[in-house]
Amino acid sequence: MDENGTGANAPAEAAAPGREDATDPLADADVFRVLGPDGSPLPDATLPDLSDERFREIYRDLVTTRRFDERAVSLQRQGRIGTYAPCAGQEGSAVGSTHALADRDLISYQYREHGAVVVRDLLSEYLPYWMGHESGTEAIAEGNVFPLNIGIAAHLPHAVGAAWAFDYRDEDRISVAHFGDGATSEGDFHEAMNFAGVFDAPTLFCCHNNGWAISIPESRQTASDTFAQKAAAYGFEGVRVDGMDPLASYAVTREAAERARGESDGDDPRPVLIEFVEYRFGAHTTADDPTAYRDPDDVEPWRALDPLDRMEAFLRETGRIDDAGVEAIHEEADEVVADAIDFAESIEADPSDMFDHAYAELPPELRRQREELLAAVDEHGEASFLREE
Ligand SMILES: Cc1ncc(C[n+]2csc(CCOP(=O)(O)OP(=O)(O)O)c2C)c(N)n1
Ligand SMILES: [Mg+2]
Repeated sequence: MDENGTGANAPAEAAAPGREDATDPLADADVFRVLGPDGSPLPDATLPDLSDERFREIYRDLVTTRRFDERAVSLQRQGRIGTYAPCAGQEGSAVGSTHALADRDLISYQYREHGAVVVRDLLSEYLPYWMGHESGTEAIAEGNVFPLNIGIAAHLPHAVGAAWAFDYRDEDRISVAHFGDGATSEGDFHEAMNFAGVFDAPTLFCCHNNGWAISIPESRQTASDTFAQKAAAYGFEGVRVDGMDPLASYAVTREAAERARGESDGDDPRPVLIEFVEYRFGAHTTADDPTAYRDPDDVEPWRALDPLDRMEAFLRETGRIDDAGVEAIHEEADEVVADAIDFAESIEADPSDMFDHAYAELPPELRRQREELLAAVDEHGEASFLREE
């Protein structure tokens, strides 16, 4: 990281980080990396100081997140869950960064960083959210994951408020907020960044630059060279990292978390903006068709940076895993995800749920609607409200 907020040796022309390069779209960009595209550690890279077991756990969480993603898309296609936001391609940043945190640190996220929830071991608690059960959001809150946020950037002032409260109460916790490149165009992003900078709120701003905000490319999102450099305007550090490199994501988050806790040089806690440069392989959500705005061929160079393949290659090459180990992890992931689905599908829906969580005290109009709904269910039976399959 350097002081000008663009990461080490940032070339001014690094705006679109080589996204047209057919071989390695991040090769010439100023992004921090530990693993090369093929998963080999780069010659000058320092590996994170982790046990072999921990390295394998990172791989296990990547595989579980991918499996969850595949199954969730499939469940949506079968009408078994509502709209879903796929994360394939972006697992490295969510999983790697969350491994670098303490369990007590608060995570707030947008809707695509499912890997963070997997690392916190909250999959069963979380999946019900996507099936429309409010219990899904309640349960993850107990694991220090703030319920996911669909209103772009609206969670960022809250995340900073929590960070400020941790600091005020002298609690050794930081607040970690995930959001996309599109979120940086919202006022909430700038207000949150400014507040965190002025009041030393121990916040990690994790910007997932996947090149797109639905159909809007990053070139229409900002005229800045990088998203990381936006931190300079608010008086703190910004850094760019290969978000498809789980170990680089870990290392950068680890260092940023120390800075946020005020541990790195004995200074006050300082916020940090991390720009994870990555790509989403699939659609924006299950309601989207990406071929309407991008050429499927554009995805291929990014697939070559698949975080699962790179982590697996790293583990194999360094003798940390063999065929049997890989197979065992895949079997475990299948089982964990299947159990989460069984659990979520066993929950009985309660229609009054939709009224019960937005207000401490329900306003009269909503109270009337709630009573009307429950009376109708009583009169006609729940079955008459179910869709005929
Ligand atoms: C305040 C607000 N405006 C618009 C939307 C509609 N919307 C949903 S996702 C999205 C794009 C967000 O892009 P980005 O922040 O880059 O995240 P990504 O989906 O790429 O992960 C938009 C505009 C919304 N949910 N909230
Ligand atoms: Mg985006």
